[in-house]
Amino acid sequence: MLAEEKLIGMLEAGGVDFTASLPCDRMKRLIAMVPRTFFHIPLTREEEGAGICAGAALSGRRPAMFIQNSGVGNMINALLSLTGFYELPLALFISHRGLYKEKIAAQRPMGEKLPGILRGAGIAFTRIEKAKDLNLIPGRLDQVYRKNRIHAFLLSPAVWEEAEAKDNMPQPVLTLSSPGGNLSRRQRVAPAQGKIEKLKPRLTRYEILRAVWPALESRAVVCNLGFPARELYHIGHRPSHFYMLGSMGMATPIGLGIALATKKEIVVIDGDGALLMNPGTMATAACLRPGNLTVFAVDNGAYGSTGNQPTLARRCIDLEEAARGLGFRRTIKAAGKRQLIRSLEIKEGADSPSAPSGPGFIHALALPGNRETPVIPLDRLEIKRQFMAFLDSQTIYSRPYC
Ligand SMILES: Cc1ncc(C[n+]2csc(CCOP(=O)(O)OP(=O)(O)O)c2C)c(N)n1
Repeated sequence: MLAEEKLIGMLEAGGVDFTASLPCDRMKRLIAMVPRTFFHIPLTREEEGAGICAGAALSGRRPAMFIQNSGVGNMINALLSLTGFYELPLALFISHRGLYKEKIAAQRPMGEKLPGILRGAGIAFTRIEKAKDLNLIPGRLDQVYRKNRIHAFLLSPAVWEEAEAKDNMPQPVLTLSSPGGNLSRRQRVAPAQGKIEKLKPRLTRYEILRAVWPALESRAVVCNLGFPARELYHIGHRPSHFYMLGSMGMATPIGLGIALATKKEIVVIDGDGALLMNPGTMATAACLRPGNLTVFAVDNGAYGSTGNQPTLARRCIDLEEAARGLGFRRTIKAAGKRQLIRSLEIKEGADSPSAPSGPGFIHALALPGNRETPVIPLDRLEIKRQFMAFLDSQTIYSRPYC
């Protein structure tokens, strides 16, 4: 029996009846199997999962979460001041990155420090280093629900190696227990364009990035972590690119900070998953109104970099409408090559002085899928050095806000 099947069986036997997840590439088989067995919530942010699971526990359910260790950083306050404080049960199954065969340097800081963080927070944890260590889980899981405790199971990627070798990846699903809707949102009329046009994704993220790459020249680009950054690097590196190697959800905040501090034109290449992890930043950007910021949201309806698990943008959320609802006035939806290139050419006030002002939001509809590209060979400090040399601007943006 594969480790994933063994663990699912243990959770069923332990009475787990409510689950939530936010994927990690190194635990993607388990995360694809969980919604097939349990009531399951696909999360936009790990912290949200602590809240949802607290609500489930208050209703007498036995919740478990499946996340990457980086997500613990996003939820530590909720774990302490909510789950722990009210003595609610929560089993955390954490993909422990940063140590075993790790290729992504940005995973190391959280991975190495996680045990110390949990110890400092007084959260009990068990390290599961190999498949046979899974036998430690049932007894501790029982304590979680009988004594109303939090317990973190730190699962090394080594645990899943057997299944990986067999390469029998189950397809990720958006389950019946997930919020529904239908796929029609991708065909809706783009409200800002004012004309009837049905849009469907036609290109993958890689094809989109390759198409718009020439139009990005001379602008500063902050690029979402994972495959977006890898693909952009391999299409063509420029010193004007700030590749994110970790800290999901921070691309648009970083771009906003640059837009407010300089006069440079900034394009943030963000993703639907990353934007939904931190949507408040769209409100901040819309309210502060820097006209030199463009959010180029590549919406493939999935957490593409971790195995194409569907995000809520797949069915329920239209990101352009979300951006407009949060205050963006210059928005556009684009799917075809020419449309995408044209969308980047429209600058603030370009059409007429009375045209909408403030940051731009380009909703780029994409097909799921990654181009197999290796990790970026540049050192983090080299990325920073080149990008800062490109910005090289001490000028504070002097436009009046709000
Ligand atoms: C806090 C946190 N949770 C989970 C992850 C794992 N992770 C890395 S990339 C990614 C998917 C990002 O999806 P999206 O922004 O839609 O971009 P895509 O890869 O689909 O282009 C996830 C879940 C992470 N790095 N950080």
